[in-house]
Amino acid sequence: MTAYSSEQLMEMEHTYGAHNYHPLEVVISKAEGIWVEDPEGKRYIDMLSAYSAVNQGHRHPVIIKALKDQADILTLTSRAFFNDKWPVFAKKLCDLTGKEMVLPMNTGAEAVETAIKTMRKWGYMVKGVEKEKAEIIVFTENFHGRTSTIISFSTDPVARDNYGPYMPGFAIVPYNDLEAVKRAVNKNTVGILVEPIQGEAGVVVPNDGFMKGLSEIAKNNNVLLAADEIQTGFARTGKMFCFMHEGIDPDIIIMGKALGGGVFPVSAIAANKNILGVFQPGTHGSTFGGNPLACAVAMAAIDVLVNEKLSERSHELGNYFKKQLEDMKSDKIELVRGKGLLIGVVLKKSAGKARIYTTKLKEKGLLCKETHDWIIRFAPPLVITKEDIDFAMKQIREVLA
Ligand code: IF1
Repeated sequence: MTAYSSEQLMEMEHTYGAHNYHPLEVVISKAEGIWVEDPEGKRYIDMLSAYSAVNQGHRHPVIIKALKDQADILTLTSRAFFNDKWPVFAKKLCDLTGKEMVLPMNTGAEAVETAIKTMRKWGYMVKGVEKEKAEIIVFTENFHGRTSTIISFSTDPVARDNYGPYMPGFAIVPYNDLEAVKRAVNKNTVGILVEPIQGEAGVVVPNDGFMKGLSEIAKNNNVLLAADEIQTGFARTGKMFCFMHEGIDPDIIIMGKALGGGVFPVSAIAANKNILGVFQPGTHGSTFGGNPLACAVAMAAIDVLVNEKLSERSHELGNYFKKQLEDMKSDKIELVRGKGLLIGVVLKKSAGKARIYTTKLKEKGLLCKETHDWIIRFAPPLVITKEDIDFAMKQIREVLA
């Protein structure tokens, strides 16, 4: 037992922590696999996986062993010196992504920033765009992180308001609209930054062919396509990366979240040498990026995804879960969408706010998060079993059917 009760901890956070979140009223003090536990010993199934950062399940033994073993040997060197883990991890991530080079950072937002800097630098150094004129195409309802540059091209007032002046150089076009992308491309366009499925927008799955269309537009116009796989990557949607559903090869792959195996932040971008080769010593970096502890954890995180075939599992169990949600008779559900184990249940406006249902589901032992006011997101760790899903469905039926 922890020293404080859930009640006391929530009160303390409210008093001493900035109010930049509105968490569900549950305190987690322990976890294993798909299960989390509060200080009073009540157990819940985690249906959010820390926004897909815990795809491998909480405290996966292989990942925790890698963490502990590495902690006993070497943790941080900075990139001022070589270390014996980063080169090995770099090669492993190249093998996994099929790219020639990777650049390591820590958080997802830093990896997105790195992709933006890469596309701009490539634009000036390789494509020959006039200085200060580079443009990147992004999409309505995007979510790529919280830095001042990234929120500059957010269309969500909650994420953006009162943070100006804003970074110029981004053209915002409607998601899922290839014609609008074609119209937005001009001689200064250096890249297209896209989520293969929009998570924060409410698990918005684009039409089949959207990513393929973007890939073609990018190729035809000498523009780089950067896929933000921070949330959709690492087996979440039933493939190692979500863009693989369309058989394309984006120029830049942006990774984060589950690359850290549910332990701590590890992010990176992968691309070929003609693109990542634009960086020379001193032009970009991070104190913690590529640290040996992170590399050891990330290598184990990848091993678990591959060895436990979590892509296949996500595909099969995602279909199983989604079908049951779709077949459920409910006057509250408008539609169910998603791929693999990234599922959004869109509620009818008449059903009231999603928060009512996430609160009820919590009482029944399922932790999920609403996105906007009317969408419930289900994204359990990929190590979930069919039996666990049956149990979860029973609770969901009691609340939503
Ligand atoms: C929050 C959502 C998830 C992301 C994509 C980059 C990042 C994220 C596609 C930045 C981060 C998070 C962060 C978290 C909420 C959240 C989220 F609801 F906003 F959409 F996951 F579903 N690209 N997503 O989804 O990565 O810097 O956070 O490591 O900010 O409250 P980060």
